[in-house]
Amino acid sequence: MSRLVIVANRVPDPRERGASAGGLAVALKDALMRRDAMWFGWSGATAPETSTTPKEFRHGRTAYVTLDLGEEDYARYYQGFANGALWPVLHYRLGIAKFAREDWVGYQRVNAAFAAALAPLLKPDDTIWIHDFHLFLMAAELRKLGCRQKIGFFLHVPFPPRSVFLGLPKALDVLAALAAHDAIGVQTEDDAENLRATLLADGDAAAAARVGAFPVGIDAAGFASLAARRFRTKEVATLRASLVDRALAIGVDRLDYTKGLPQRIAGFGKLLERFPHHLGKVTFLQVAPVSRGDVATYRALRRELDESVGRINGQYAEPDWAPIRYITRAVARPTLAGYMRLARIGLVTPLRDGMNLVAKEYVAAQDPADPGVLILSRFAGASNDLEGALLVNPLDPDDIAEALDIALDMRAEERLARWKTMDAAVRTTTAAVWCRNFLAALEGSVSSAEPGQANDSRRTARRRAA
Ligand code: ADQ
Repeated sequence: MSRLVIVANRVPDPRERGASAGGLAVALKDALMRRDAMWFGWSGATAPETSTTPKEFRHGRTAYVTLDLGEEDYARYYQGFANGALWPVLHYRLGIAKFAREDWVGYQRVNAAFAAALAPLLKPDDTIWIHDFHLFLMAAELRKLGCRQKIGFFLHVPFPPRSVFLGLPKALDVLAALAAHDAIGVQTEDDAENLRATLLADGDAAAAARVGAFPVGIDAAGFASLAARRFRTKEVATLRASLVDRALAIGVDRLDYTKGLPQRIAGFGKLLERFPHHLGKVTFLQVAPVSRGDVATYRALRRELDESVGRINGQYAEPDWAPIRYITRAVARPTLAGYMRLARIGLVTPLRDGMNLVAKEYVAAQDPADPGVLILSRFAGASNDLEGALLVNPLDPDDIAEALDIALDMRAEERLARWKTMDAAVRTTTAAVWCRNFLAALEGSVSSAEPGQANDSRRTARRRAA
């Protein structure tokens, strides 16, 4: 079997466990155990200049190969174009996107630098799999350097309708670069339709035919047994004792404006206002560790949440009960798994989300004899797979409050029936299945690496823009 080269903005440290173990590393575990592999990307460290010679570290059958980012590149590529422009636009939030031409130049520079550092390390029959919006241009850069290997791309976040995407300055350049891939994966059929339509109208029609939906999953059996084990630990017993027989609703997110946290807190406040029979009978635990805390939009979000949690607690708390517990420190995933099993309600209400693995983890964590209820945003990719959830519009606090009221009063038979359909789905579309399906599409594809192809499609896009 050929070597698998994973390229992602961040390279995990396989020696770290606990809170940081998660996301892509868990999803790719299966593939990385079966074959020789290299994981290439940013180390997470900054240096005065972006390094040109990578550092290498081997663990099992995988070589972890990393570059440090220069201070200027970190600001322009990572904070600027990737997080300041692409992240909001891809989540349909054109109005809060920040664009500067210097950021775009930095984004191009880092994608080219990554390609230049990776190209000499490649073997002719490697399979290359590039992940996410940080590295839209990298395959085109590899092609310029003469790389003819199969290259796949997976977008973990949504792809918006064409009219939204074209609001991104340099959108056509990003689209043109997609033509350098042999397979392009997105999370849902909606994302696939949006991307295909955009490529057909403004990019490379042949690339549109290489787009497919590959919903990402979790290691459901692994997470279920982790939750069952952790449920019996002292930390879960302590949380349970502190609830004094009250129902627990749980939210677990990175502190990010796409996750719908202000609306969720407001929805919980509406529950207490409109359905007062739940007063004193339910506690909402929100875990949301600060991410990207150095960016102004995130600082403003944190202030807003601090205020609204304080207001609701001030209004409704009793000396022996506060409605909301809010933690902005990281909590280790195994502990969260135990907490999720304890929770009667999983509250997952992103305004827009590629998939949302927390929703799937909440389902997997439940006790099959007494499962809880998932309240899920219609705009999370996961809502396509999880039909047994109570679906809500995350922008509408009243809708969230009504779903909470229904969930709190739901009888055991209905909870079980809903959970069973979701558990079956989570155990079918696992991380391993996602990985296998994408790699089968990529490795079975006809190569797009004809000389000059990426450049030709770039010219086509320019002509159309003119
Ligand atoms: P994220 O936006 O990070 O990922 P998500 O899918 O919710 O979102 O979470 C990924 C992982 O991080 C999960 O395993 C989860 O348990 C963990 N996590 C989240 N919040 C945590 C917290 N407070 N403490 C500890 N761990 C936490 C992007 C896309 C998603 C897509 C994933 C995978 O934005 O839409 O589902 O990639 O493709």
